[in-house]
Amino acid sequence: LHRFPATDWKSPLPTTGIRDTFPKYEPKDPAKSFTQICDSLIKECTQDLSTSHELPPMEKKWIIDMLEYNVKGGKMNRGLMVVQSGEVIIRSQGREPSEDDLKKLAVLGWCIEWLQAWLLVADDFMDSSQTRRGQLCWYKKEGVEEIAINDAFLIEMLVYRVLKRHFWTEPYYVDLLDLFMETTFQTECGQLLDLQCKNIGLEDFTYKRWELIVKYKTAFYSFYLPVALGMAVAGIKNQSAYDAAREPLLVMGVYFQAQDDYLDAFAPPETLGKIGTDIQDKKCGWLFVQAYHDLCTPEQKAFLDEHYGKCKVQTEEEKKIKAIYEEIGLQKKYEDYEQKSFQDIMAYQSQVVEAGLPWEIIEIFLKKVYKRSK
Ligand code: DMA
Ligand code: MG
Ligand code: MG
Ligand code: MG
Repeated sequence: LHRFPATDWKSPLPTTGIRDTFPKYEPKDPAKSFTQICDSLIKECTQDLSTSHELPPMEKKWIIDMLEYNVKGGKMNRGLMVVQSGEVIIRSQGREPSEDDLKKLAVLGWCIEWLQAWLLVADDFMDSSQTRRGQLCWYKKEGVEEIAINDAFLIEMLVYRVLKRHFWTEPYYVDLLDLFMETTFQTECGQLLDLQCKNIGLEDFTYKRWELIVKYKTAFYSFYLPVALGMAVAGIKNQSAYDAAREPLLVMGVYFQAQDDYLDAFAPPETLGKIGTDIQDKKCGWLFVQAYHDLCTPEQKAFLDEHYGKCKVQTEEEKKIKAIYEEIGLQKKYEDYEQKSFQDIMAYQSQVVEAGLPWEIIEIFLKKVYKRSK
């Protein structure tokens, strides 16, 4: 076993029984048992901080409260997908996942949920959002503000501490690190593409640019990462299997972000848990690229030129832009797009099966996201 001589000094890494005290993962009640594992992880990764990192009670409490506020309350689609795809792949290999396999998958599921949590803390600050998951955005809370930046970095590193504690003895530990780091970099490139839209002209908000943005900012971490983690735990090592899974998952991720963009304008904030900001933020969103390049009259286009990215959230101008989106028939175009991308994904079935993977891993995901309302 490779230990880590440069860092392994205050609390040496455990070799056995790491998850023995964790609650059993019950596939019959995934949401509940998955949530319980998050509580165990929060406890585990904060309990030693007073000794290992000399954190006084106030700072230790800050981290616990900050995690409670930011990692919970989501749909947990990504996290649960790690467990479900891992289960399905292990069964397709002719064995039953052990209790510890399920716990390991759930821990990795939470690693994605925590990755997403810090990305969202930063995203809400950069997008000047007000609410998230039905509560005030973290950076908006009194006493938090600029500390949210360090909190985002803290959650990021807590993910790596969880990975180290739970997987350092596994033959695929380095693969997990590599996968998390690569995926983070892809997402950050996507966020850069998304954020740079404030510095370019509306005529450059093309469908192609939209697709590039969302492939990177959303599809890799939300769709490929959960399945790739399930595959890693199941012991899959051949690159061709990862390649075969990645393609339809990225298509699904792109479709998922089209939904996110659509819901940003048209879903009631009470259902969505957040108030849309894409119009005020001058985002290269799915609705805008369709409208501006294909469907608007010259007058409508002139209105967009004058107000898109300049009006404040929930103002008359913003409402008018949404009215334009409706007038030009974007609802219908969105439904057609939904239909088409569903078919595009189904067309990958033989490729996935030929790579030795159960098609179910794609299907479970598709059922969760297709025609979602939040
Ligand atoms: C979110 O894009 C992407 C990442 C990497 C968090 P977004 O700003 O459209 O997300 P949301 O609508 O949830 O703020
Ligand atoms: Mg945002
Ligand atoms: Mg954003
Ligand atoms: Mg959005």
